[in-house]
Amino acid sequence: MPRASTKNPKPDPSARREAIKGNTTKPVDQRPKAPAVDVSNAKLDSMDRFRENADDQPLSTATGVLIEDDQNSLKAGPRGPALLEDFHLREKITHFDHERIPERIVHARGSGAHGEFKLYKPLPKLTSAGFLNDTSRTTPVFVRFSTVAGSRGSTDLARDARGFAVKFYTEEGNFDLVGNNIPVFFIQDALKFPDFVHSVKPEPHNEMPQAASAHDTFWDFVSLMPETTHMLMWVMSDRAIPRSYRMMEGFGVHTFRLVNAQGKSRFVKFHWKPLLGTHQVVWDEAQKISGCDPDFHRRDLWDAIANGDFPEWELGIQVVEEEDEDSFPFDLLDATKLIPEELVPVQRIGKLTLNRNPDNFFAETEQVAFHVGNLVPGIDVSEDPLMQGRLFSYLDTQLIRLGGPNFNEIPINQPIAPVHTLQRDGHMRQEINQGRVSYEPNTLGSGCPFQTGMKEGGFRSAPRAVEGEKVRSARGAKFFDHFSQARLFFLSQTEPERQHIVEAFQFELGKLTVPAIRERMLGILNLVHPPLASRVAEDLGITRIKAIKGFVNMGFPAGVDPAQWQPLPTDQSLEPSPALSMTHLPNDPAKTRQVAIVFAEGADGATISRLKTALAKAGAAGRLVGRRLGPIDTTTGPMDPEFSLFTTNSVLFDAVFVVGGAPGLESDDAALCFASEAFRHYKPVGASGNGSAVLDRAGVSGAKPHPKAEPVADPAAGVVIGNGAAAIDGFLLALKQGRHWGRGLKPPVQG
Ligand code: HDE
Repeated sequence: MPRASTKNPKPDPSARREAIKGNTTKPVDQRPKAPAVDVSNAKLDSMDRFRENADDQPLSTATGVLIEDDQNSLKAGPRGPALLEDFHLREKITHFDHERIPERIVHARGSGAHGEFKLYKPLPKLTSAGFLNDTSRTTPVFVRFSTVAGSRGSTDLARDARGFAVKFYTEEGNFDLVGNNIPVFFIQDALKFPDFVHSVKPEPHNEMPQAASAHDTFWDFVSLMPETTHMLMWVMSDRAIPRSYRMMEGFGVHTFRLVNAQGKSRFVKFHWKPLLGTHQVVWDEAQKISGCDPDFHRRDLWDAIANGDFPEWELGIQVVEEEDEDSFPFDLLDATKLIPEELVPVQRIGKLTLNRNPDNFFAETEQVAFHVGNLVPGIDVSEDPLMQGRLFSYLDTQLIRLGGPNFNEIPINQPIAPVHTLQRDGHMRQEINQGRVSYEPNTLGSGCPFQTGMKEGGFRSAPRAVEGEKVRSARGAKFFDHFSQARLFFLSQTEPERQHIVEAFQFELGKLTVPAIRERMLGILNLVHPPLASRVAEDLGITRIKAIKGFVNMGFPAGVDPAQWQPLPTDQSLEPSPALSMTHLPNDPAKTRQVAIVFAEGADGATISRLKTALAKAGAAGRLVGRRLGPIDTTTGPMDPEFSLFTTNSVLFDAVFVVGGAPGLESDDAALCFASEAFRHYKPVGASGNGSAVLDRAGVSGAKPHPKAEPVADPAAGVVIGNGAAAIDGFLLALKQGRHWGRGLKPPVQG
């Protein structure tokens, strides 16, 4: 009987083998079914021929030979020994032995999704890039989000920057925007990247701690490198503990160039603005999520796409004329600085939508190879010394990670643009190049493939006058302003955000075992903003902050005057930039949020149903958390909870509503913990019926503000207790307000 191609996603029914079919029945997936979404684009279509689907197909070897028995190896007699001639055993075990590839040195932990980019209006004045000029195009993309420090299996909720890497499969080739969710970076020169990464990774002698910066080597390094200060403010802020990948901004970080068809070049910074706004979790919550569900962000992204709640971002650009390069108090080529949006507004030029989960994590998310040097005509790099080093590193890293020079032939990396190179051979070559010619110029191939020369279409680097002495121990003068934007960032935060920065420093520095490092860091914070330093010091039990006596970083080479390397004084005159606060983007905190509806036997079924409907109408999801699994009797009949109080946790939800049930729930520890944790994490908490007894016992309804809290503090903010429609309306309102920082459980940080 002919067999269907295993590369065909639609199996040929004629290939069904009745003997095999029916051996097992497919189990039923109990999760609610998402609406079927038919997504197709040029990239996804091009990958179809690589997709394998084993539905109704017999098992075979890698060479297509059917396997009769996959339970037993070939042996000399029933008790062995195994025979070397068992090619199936050897092939299976050998392939298994080679399943792992080196994980990424940084950004090892990540999650990806397919999507598309649509342009709002053509930008011919700025760039010749095709996908930025043709609004009729749908440009396929693959996006990979990641943490930086942890290994592949580490928690999503580490305090860390997040990678935001976008591969645009444009008609003119792949353009990779390999950015982060923070607009600046730790260091200015690529030469220091290995040192920085070594310092933040688990310490080499005992490989601890995993996916955490709260340890001596990290703070030792950064406290000696004042250029890290601005980025430190960001990673100690709520940006480093996002609620979801879907709720983060993204930034290209470096200054790039846009080049138009006339060859005119301008500086540009790229931004991604999430349409759901930017949202965070709190640190206590992050740590608990790391235990309850280390895949929290991965699951959130996957579920949102599977449910048809497609994450969306607008692509923004800040454009600076070349002539204006020197008009800023900072250097555009310095990746530790940003251009405040109030100075150069962000123009939104198009929309990115993620609408399809990968079929296979390894084939797509793990094997995707981003490279800062994947540029298309109309987009170019700048001389930023950090970026220049990246141009080398990304290609180099793929060679070891993916095993050879043909990694662009892996389906996820293949461009949709035609490829005709003169590159040949190498490990795992897929392409079968025809003809005699693998050089250029040639006549034997009629000169093909030919360079485009000055005709349209070829990549041309933006002309830029470059001259100067070959120097190592020198940087642009403005590079030494390390603290002004750090201060600007802090002063641009709202009060709760400042509070969180203080607490993050207290936590991280409090974990150090070498007090001198802690003290040096406080000295730096004092240069940024003294009230911040003293608030951090308070909790660390440090009463006197020692002034920094000159920086000893970089082990100055002989002949370099250390005085030249001292930071410039902090500019006290910079006005706060509201765009630096996470609150600046418009958003609806109810949309796509997960609300736990806690109930037990005898609960008011009508309230549960009404609450679920009201939440769905607001774009949120009511998820039933029962006292146990299995159907639970309510006043309107049995209801089947998705989770029990035992299998899930308050920290995994955005809000909690306790419908209650038969007496007894108020003495259930898990129910009390659900309510009190949600309250401590500033989330909306609601109760109806005897659910209010749970809130009483959990101390939620009678909570008192901190003795030193601001007078406006309201511990009852976002706590809704009542019955019927009023309670549901009140709870929805509380949900739409996001976190209720006004509970004011902490004293304010003076600015
Ligand atoms: Fe990366 N970076 N990086 N980086 N980076 C890598 O490339 C590197 C930097 C970023 O999802 C590696 O394929 C150097 C800044 C993201 O696959 C490696 C320097 C920014 C990702 C590498 C930097 C980033 C990486 C590891 C200093 C924000 C994950 C595996 C000069 C703009 C991409 C790999 C993905 C990954 C080198 C600094 C973002 C080792 C040398 C700044 C999002 O090549």
